[in-house]
Amino acid sequence: MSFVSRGFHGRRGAAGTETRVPPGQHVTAGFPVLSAGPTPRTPLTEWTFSVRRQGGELRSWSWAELRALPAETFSADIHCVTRWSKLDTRWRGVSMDTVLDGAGADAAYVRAFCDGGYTTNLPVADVTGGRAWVVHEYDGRPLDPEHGGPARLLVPHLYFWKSAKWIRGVDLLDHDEPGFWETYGYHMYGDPWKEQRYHGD
Ligand SMILES: Nc1nc2c(c(=O)[nH]1)N[C@H]1C(S)=C(S)[C@@H](COP(=O)(O)O)O[C@H]1N2
Ligand SMILES: [Mo]
Repeated sequence: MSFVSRGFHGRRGAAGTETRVPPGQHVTAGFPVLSAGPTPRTPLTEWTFSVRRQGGELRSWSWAELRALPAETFSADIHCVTRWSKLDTRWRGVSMDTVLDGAGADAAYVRAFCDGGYTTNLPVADVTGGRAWVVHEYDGRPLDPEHGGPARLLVPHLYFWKSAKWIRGVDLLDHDEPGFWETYGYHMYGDPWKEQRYHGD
């Protein structure tokens, strides 16, 4: 009895965090920077966040207007497809529910667009229901430009490439369309618990 019990706890680890780390991932204490290009620096006076459909703008917020929306502080575990995970990262931002409600959104998919041209695709169901945010603070401080400041998408339940840095808005789509990494063979959905790293996984 005590042997079984000890073995069970041993596999879970002293901190009990293994159940929070998806297969093929290891935990890092650092915060690596992964960017496909240079860090864009758009002045906040020119910054907007827009919800668009078929090229038309449904709704747009200035930086001041976005910062005036209700914000939430929360912790999340993040999982990069290059196999690092970081536990208990602390963020503050506006729920995507708030943004999409405000725009009267109804669509099956979104594609985030960013300064610098990066895009990534997600089902609307994955960016609503309290599972995605436009975050502007990390660990109690304004988000570093290298990590996507002034604001990035955060969708912690999917691989971290879905968390678009320097986000400027979303396009509402009726069907799924690949974004930047997805056109290079990364998975259209990217569930870290199913190791959906590449197309066909
Ligand atoms: N705009 C933009 N967003 C991006 C990326 C990028 O290159 N450009 N890289 C993605 C990838 S592959 C990862 S792993 C994370 C890295 O975020 P970090 O640099 O804050 O760790 O951002 C994602 N969002
Ligand atoms: Mo990544």
